[in-house]
Amino acid sequence: MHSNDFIELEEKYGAHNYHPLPVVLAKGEGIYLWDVEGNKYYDFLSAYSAVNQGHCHPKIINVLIEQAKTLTLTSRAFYNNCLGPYEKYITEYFGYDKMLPMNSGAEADETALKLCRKWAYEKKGIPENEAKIIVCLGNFHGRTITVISMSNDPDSYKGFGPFTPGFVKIPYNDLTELEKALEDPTVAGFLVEPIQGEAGVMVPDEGYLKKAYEMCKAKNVLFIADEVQTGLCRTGKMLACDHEEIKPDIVILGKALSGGTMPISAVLADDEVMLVIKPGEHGSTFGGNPLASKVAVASLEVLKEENLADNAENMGKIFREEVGKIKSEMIELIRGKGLLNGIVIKPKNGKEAWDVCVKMKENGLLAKPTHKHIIRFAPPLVINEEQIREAVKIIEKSLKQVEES
Ligand code: IF1
Repeated sequence: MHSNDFIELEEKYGAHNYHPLPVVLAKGEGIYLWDVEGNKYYDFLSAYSAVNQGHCHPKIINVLIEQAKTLTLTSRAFYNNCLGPYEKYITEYFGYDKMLPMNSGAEADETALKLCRKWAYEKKGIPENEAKIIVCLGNFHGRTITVISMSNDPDSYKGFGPFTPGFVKIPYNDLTELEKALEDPTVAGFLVEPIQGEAGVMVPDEGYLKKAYEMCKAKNVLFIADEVQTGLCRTGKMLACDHEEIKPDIVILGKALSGGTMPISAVLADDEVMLVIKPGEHGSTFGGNPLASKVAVASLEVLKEENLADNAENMGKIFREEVGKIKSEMIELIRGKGLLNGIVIKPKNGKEAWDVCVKMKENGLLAKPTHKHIIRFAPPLVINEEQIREAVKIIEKSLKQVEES
């Protein structure tokens, strides 16, 4: 079977909720992917930052295989011998009292919202059902109905109402608006992405997160960081919040927590917040399963053992520097932190970011547009300098070819 046959199968038998680039992948290793015809590609998406450690990382895969042969799922009706050690490891790793395990990022976001609301009623004294949570325009936190209730992107929410109430939407990177919104005494939390991914890698002003955190503290409002995409070394620090040395009241992790092997997410908080949820009030069949617990520990170990935060920081600098040297009218600007970068594409002769991505694919590099004019560049964090430079050459060549076509 060839690429087209697989594409046809998805077209015929799969829901049409995606519009993928026309490439059918069959194998991955480190920063590389291969399609069914055997063509090799640089992966500059990393499954939306889920494979920070690189595809099929040998250590993570070995742990996965060994545990898969031993015990995979018990449900939380019983204890298992992997979850406790994982909880100890991850809470010490990030410096929180407790962790609550879930699977997808969206579920972890929902978990954080539930924690925040319950904390509001039990600890802050907000009257039942009146708690509000401040969110930012341009946010992306997943696809569930409550999560899309926070969105202002019609692609995400339109046609899926009615929505969950209780959210106040303010502009991102705007402290004045945050200050105003915090005046409301029924505000319980502020949920924010340290860098907005889906919005097009929007990096806020330096100091924004720190000031926002301090403002929340002053009003006894929980500062909740969605680090699903920005966390786990992607931006050059273990957490993106580390750039401003703040410790959020709640941290949400996902994606690379499994090195891209399975859905593993987690919510971290101290006892004052985490213990408001009592037995029977929240959970998940798969959350905290033995397989996930072992895989998460291995995935976190790899991040430290291979110094992936520093590598992301250094390689990201080189990447932005080298892209900055490309002479192309189609590059409007490049922005980002660590290895989470976006290039804003200026359309030329009717050619857009999509066309650039198709051309890069033909030249051996995979990336995906977000919001029509922005291309996200986020390779696995194990990439080295030589590979970065070669990738930038592919980007340069592809832009030239699109411009001239
Ligand atoms: C898709 C974007 C990335 C996230 C943050 C929670 C979640 C995500 C900050 C939910 C998920 C994904 C999902 C993916 C596209 C994607 C994405 F383009 F939409 F913005 F990564 F850049 N918080 N992000 O970014 O996690 O439930 O998916 O595990 O296809 O929807 P999930």
